[in-house]
Amino acid sequence: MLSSEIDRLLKITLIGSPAVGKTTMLRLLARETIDKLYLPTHGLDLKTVKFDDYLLRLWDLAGQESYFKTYSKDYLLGSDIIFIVTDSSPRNVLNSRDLINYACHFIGKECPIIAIANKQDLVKTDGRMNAKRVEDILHVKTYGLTAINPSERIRLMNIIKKELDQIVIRRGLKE
Ligand SMILES: Nc1nc2c(ncn2[C@@H]2O[C@H](COP(=O)(O)OP(=O)(O)OP(=O)(O)O)[C@@H](O)[C@H]2O)c(=O)[nH]1
Ligand SMILES: [Mg+2]
Repeated sequence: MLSSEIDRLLKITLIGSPAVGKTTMLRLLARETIDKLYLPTHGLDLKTVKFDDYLLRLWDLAGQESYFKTYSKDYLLGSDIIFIVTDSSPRNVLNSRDLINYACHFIGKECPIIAIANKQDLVKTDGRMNAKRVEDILHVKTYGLTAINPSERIRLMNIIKKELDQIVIRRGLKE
């Protein structure tokens, strides 16, 4: 790989408890069919998605505690963006707060941590929190998402694009 290509490679890491929707987000970004069947990730799932001149390397880490405790440090290192994915249930949002505190130890000061309040389709039916409430608890920028809905891909890409612009400026690739 050429060094100019490496400059344009970005590492995006998804972390969160089991079944919150990390792999679904990965499939959404990769334009793959979204299967509603839950198949827990074992270890790590990696996908690369092209976006303009950039290659987004997406790291989807299994949520099961045994994996997370063993591997999270190495996976988090070198991330350009970290998504903390929550299923927006009150209990999971509180867990996500601990996860953010933990992740902060392993990432650079400039790496943004962004929360995804996933499963927003269930807010009206089972008491999940909207993105604003999740943000008030987590104190990091939070976006709502329904990852099973393919039409939400554009929103998710726009969230990434906003961060990408900052990363590009930091790396001195433009301006
Ligand atoms: N209703 C609803 N279900 C969702 C949404 N996103 C994901 N799911 C479902 O939640 C379940 C778990 O999704 P996954 O993406 O496999 O979860 P994960 O976070 O990768 O889980 P682990 O691999 O165990 O860490 C699946 O049945 C998905 O179809 C959503 O926005 N709304
Ligand atoms: Mg998974």
